[in-house]
Parts: sequence; structure tokens; C-alpha cells
Amino acid sequence: MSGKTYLHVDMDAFFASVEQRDHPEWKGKPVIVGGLPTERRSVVSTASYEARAFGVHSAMPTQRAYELCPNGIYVHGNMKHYSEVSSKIMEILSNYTPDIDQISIDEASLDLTGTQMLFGPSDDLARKIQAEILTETGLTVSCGLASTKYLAKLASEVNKPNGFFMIPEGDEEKFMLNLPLKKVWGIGGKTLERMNASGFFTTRDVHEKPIEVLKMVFGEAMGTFLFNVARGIEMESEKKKSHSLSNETTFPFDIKDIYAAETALMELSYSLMFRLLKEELCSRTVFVKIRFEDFSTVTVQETGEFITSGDMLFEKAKKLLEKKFSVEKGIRLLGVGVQNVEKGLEGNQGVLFDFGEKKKMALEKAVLKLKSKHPETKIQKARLFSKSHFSGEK
Ligand code: TTP
Ligand code: MG
Repeated sequence: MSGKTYLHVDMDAFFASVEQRDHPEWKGKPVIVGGLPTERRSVVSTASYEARAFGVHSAMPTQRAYELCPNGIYVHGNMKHYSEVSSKIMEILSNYTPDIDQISIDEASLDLTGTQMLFGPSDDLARKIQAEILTETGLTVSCGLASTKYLAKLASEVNKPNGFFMIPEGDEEKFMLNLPLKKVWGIGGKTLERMNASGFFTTRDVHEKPIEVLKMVFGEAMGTFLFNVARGIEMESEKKKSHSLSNETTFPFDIKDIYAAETALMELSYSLMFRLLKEELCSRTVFVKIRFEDFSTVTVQETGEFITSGDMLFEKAKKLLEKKFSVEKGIRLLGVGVQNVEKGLEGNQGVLFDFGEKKKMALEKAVLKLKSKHPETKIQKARLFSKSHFSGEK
């Protein structure tokens, strides 16, 4: 097979574990981070494993959580604090490979291929990393090891919390065939319903069907995905073939302040731009996805000239956000993305970009280089706040 080794790292009940660490009297108790039960329409950001035993989980309305777990400890989250803890964890991880992909605030994928000469067998290293994170931060983490990024993520979920699972090379297909359909990452609730309705209940059911049948029943993209995933084949081309790239974040509280929303949007825009530059992709179509506190979701998009810098992406995204923002409706999730992605930023830039944009792009490329060499470096951009027409007080 590929000869590659990926380690997926995912902190256990991250926000709740940080709270339990900071308040030792809460250890072993059901802790629910998010809104308080008295706050109408608030939702659970995450719950400690003790609270999960009552059926409480992320994104559940806090009032429902309270019905299930009235003796739980309900606390507001502190994003800034969790980000700091996250940086510390990412710093530890980056000591073992420069090839690290931070997937979310508490998850990262490490390419450990070739590090065995330096650090020994990867399963030993995974356990060493778990121990180091525990010593340094007082938090537990679950790790998965496999020959693809995708399978390593699935492996990290097998023995959660404080778990470790390795899919030995050659066992990829066997692992997938024993995985319940709902655990297949990429099969959401709606797809699962559709699959069940068409008589697919296990990965084995998928595996038995020829690709043509899967494409016919589920469409070209989903059919191909299912065919590959049931075989444990890395969807190598998935990223390249996918015509959109996006970044989104769920807030621990619903955001009602435009400035906070714009700041989050800026971070999302910049990290998305880094990905575009890294993969040498370009696009003309920007979209912003907003999920409001009542879970209604809107996507607004606009097609224009090629996006050539993080600033440009952010400015466009900000305008789209402004179209849908309302102080009356808190924002639960915010995302920014690009569609109709094309290969070949390099080839296009000469004709498409003016000098100012070129300079900006060169700067961002330099920052990107620095970032990939030193993933621990936090590159932050001072935000020049341009007054938007409804930002009011600032
Ligand atoms: P997850 O890694 O999905 O969850 P977790 O770390 O709490 O639990 P697990 O042991 O299953 O990994 O998300 C990381 C953090 O992101 C989580 O602690 C809180 C936040 N989050 C939300 O705010 N809302 C959400 O809907 C989800 C899924 C996560
Ligand atoms: Mg986690």
C-alpha cells in the first residue's frame, strides 16, 4: 500500500476537560459547556463524558440537556482560554513533524512517514505524545494511526476517550467493513436516511455493489466516494476534484455582535487563503454560510474577479455577511468558502493581478512558507477596523 503513516490527534471533550482541569472539584462530574439552562435557546458546546452518559451532546439545546441531566454543572465557555490551550497542544505536536495539519481547535493530523528512524515505531510515539500532552496540559487525548489521514481520523474515534487505535497496513478494507455506516465520516444524517431507504445498512452493502450502481443510486460524486470509502481507499483526488473549499467555525455562544462575527470571518478567510495558496488553487466565487441561533442556515455567494489575497477574500466575505447579518438573530456557525476552484494560481496571476495584489500575494506566500516551516508560529494580522455602516458604537 502507500507506506505512509498518519497520526490523528483529537482532544477528549475538549472544552469540558479544560473546565474540569481548571476546577478540580468538577472532575468525575457531568460538566456541560455552552449556554446556561436559564438562557433560552442556548445550545451545548460540548459535554464531559460523565454528562454524555445522560445523553447530553454537542449542539443540543441546553434546556433539553437540563431535562436529561438536571444535576450537571453548566458553564459558559471561554474561547480565548481554549485557544491558548490549543496552541500549546499544537506546539507539542509540531515537535514531531513539520508536516502537521491542524483540523480544528482540538484536532490535528500528523504525517509521521519517515519519522521512525528518529522517534521509533509510530505506535510507541503516539503513546508518548499522549503522555506528554497529559503531563504538559493535564488533558487526555485520543490518537489514531493509519496509512491515510482519513482512516487515522476514524481510528482516533474507536477507543475514545484517552484511547489509541491503529489500523495495521493491509487491514484498511477490513476496518471499513466492520464500521457502522453512521461512523463513516462524510455520511451525514440525511445521506444515511437516503442510504437506508435504498437498502444500504452497512459498509458491506456498499462494498458489494459495483461503482456504476452506486453512481446511479447516489449520483456521480457520492457514488464514487462510497465505492472508495468502503474499500478504505484514500480519496486522494477528493480534494483536487472537489470544486469548493471552505472553512467554518461553530461558536460556543451565538454571536450577536458584528465586530465579533467579522473578526471570526477574517480568521476563516485567512486560513482559507493559505490553503488556496498552498494547493495553488484559485477561484472567483466566494460564499459565506451562516447558521443562526434557530438553526436556519443561509448561504450567500458572489462571483467576481479572481481572489488573490486574504484581504480580498475577507473584504468580499464581509460584504456577503453584511447582507444577512441582523442584530436580532445570533449567529451559531459561520463559514467562508470558495467555489468552482481551479488549478493554477501561478499561471493566472500575471494577467489577472495588479501590482498591489501581487505584492500582497507574495507576502502571504512568504508567511505561508514560514508557517509550514514553523507551524508553531502564530501569524496574526492586526485588524484595521473599517467602520461598517451598521457597526454602530465603534
Ligand atoms: P469535538 O472534538 O467534536 O468534541 P470534543 O472534543 O468535545 O469531544 P470528543 O471527545 O468527542 O472529541 O469538538 C472540539 C470542541 O469544539 C468541543 O470541545 C467544543 C467545540 N464544539 C462546539 O462548540 N460545538 C459543536 O457542535 C462541536 C461538535 C464542538
Ligand atoms: Mg475532541
